[in-house]
Amino acid sequence: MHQLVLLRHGQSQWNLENRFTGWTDVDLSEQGIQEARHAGQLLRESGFEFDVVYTSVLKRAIRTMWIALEETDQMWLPVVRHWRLNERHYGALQGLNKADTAKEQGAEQVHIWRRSYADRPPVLAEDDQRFPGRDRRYASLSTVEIPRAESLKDVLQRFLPYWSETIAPQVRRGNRVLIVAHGNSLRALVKFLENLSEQEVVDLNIPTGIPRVYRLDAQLNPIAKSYLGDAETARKAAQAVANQASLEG
Ligand code: DG2
Repeated sequence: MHQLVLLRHGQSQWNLENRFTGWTDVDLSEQGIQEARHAGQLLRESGFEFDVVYTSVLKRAIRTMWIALEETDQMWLPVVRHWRLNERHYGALQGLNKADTAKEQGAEQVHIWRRSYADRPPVLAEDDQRFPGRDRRYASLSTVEIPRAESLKDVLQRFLPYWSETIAPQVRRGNRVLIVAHGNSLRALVKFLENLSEQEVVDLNIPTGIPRVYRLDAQLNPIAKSYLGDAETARKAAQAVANQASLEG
């Protein structure tokens, strides 16, 4: 039996401000730091040990990983940061308030942009300041790899090769893996792991700062899965994520 733990970063400053974030490199809010600490405490109390950690190249995930490892006294672990674990690129929505956008474009349209499997948000122009091709951390990406807006399907397609070639072999070898990533990069992985349909993934919302633990069989099919800590707290936190576009901005 194999162990895999997924952790969405703690609340970011733009989660707090209810803004579409995507590849924007915003830091954790004060609450997010507390959430990361709490996630680490939950892992420590349950005795979780890891052999390797994967995260994105975005500081809200990296800092969450630092704090969680500090809390579990495992700061020495090998860590790999990779752009393929980044959040979905939210295109021209990045920076906009989710509730305001729902008022302007309609709640249904915003729900499609946020949760449909294959629909992309509006595409970013290449001369836009937010275009990732301007950022040196993405200098090694080919022109086709640099996104201007991604659907969840796009995220799954860019994440899966990294999962299959790099992370899954570690899990199969018996290494205990922690992945610290984002709402939608983790939704993509959960869809794949749990074999969710395109319709089922619409209702999947991942709360910030609550470890999701999997026990996997030899073929990496889930045998058991659960959020650490109080189940009702995790359910409410996931529901709050779902409701973000209907809150008053
Ligand atoms: C959020 C997810 O990503 O937003 O990009 O705004 O996990 O990095 O905070 P994260 C964003 P929703 O898809 O839940 O609106």
